[in-house]
Amino acid sequence: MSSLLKNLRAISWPQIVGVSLLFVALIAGTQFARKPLHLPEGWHHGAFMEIFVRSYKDSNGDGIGDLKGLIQSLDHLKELGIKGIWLMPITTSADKDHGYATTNFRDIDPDYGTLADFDELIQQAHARGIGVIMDYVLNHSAKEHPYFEESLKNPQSPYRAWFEWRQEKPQGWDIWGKDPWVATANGSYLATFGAHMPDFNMRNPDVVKYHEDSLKFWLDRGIDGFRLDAVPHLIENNAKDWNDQPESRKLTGHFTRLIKAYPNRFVVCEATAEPKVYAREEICGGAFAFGLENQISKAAKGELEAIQKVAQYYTQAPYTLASFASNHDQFAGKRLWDQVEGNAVQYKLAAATYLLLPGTPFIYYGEEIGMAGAKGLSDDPFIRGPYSWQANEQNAGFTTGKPYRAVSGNNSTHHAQLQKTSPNSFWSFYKDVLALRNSRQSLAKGSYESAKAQGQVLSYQRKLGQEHSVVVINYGLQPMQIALDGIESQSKLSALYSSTSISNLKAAELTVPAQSVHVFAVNK
Ligand SMILES: [Ca+2]
Ligand SMILES: [Ca+2]
Repeated sequence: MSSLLKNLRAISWPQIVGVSLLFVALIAGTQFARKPLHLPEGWHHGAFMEIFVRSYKDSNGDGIGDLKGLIQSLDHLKELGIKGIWLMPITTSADKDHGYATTNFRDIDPDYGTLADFDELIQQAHARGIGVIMDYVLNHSAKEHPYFEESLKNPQSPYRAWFEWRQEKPQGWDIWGKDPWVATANGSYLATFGAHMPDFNMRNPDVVKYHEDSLKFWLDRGIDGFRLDAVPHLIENNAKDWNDQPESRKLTGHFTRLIKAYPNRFVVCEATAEPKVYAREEICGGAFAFGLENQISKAAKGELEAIQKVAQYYTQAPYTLASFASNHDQFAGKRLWDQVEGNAVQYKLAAATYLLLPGTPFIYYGEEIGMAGAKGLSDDPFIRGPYSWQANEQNAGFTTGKPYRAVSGNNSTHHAQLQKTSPNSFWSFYKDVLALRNSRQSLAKGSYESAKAQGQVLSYQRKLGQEHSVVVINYGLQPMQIALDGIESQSKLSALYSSTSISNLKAAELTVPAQSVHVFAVNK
């Protein structure tokens, strides 16, 4: 009898069963860990953070933000009360910057990491109740995309029909002051967003199938949805009819249906001219509220016309729009800090304005800590600087190496480390308002009623089921007495949030302190 058998005999049956069960549990645990956890139904009614991965957090000291750095930052986002993340493009790109010049629609840019990092991100975000959507660019690729390179080199290639090639250069086109047709030795191609990003021929079923398969690639890996870039530009008809054509709306709806065939997925479209139309269920179901963003800081400065426009906006717009104060494109404005020239009171008034309205709020990374534009830069790079984690003029705590871009102009005074320890900081303000929104369904997805601007005071009410909330914001420098409509005299107002306390809570005559934000519950 070998010693091995002796040893085995020495092990009792219950021990063997116990060890086997442990082994099975370990295997099951590993498999479970790989499968993304489910998010709660309606997760996308919570606030999103728009994140430019390149500028968020660098994990390996090369000066470029990456997915591992973002994974390390998820607790930071959860602490703020974020329920969704919009990742600007993370697919392989040629631009080495914003990422909208895609070279591979089904892989992660090596600067940002690997597909394994992506899987880990989804897993870790879901474990914190946070959904992840990513930018997807349907309209164009990079000119370095292998299919475009083939179509350029060889006019006989089947990929010639994947892009908008013409033997004769079309005449009379003008898209935002530029001729979108780029002449080459082998004909001209259409490039709405610049010669480095050729438009796909979206009438070609092979191209549509290619995008369908790419979208499914990410959906099968567990992505929670997409921000679809520039959808009114999918299909052009002629020199005059190129923007927001019926064919573009129809095709966008087609992709939305594919995405939403997966459970609990979310789509938000970039459609600057007609966001209300694109927010319709049959097109995108969600779209950025362009037109509102440029009124928010004006309202915060007390401009009467802007306050009226803010009050009116959601009386004529679907609640499925996505509200924001700024984003990564300079055409939507500078960073909020620069819009209000560092006025902290106006900053909070602006934030409260869009965080409490209907629609899904999208916070641009760094806004929650009052981050200013990148030092010494202009245009888009100015608003896309490294996140200020700590006070450090060299690296902002964003990297242990040299950041690829200049840090924020107010890094020494506005950074996450300081903001998180101060009760009066922007961070604390955003956190308080988001906590309120996350705990009250009427604020997350309720109705929008009795909206009005009385002088410089905006007030509106939001209801869902039995829950009734009132939001009052005084943008003016003077206290003002207002009357709230539609609240029965026996009802009591109780303050859920007040930036400055109000002594007499009477709906019929409410004296609202200067430059203050209030959320009340109406109790019958
Ligand atoms: Ca890195
Ligand atoms: Ca196009």
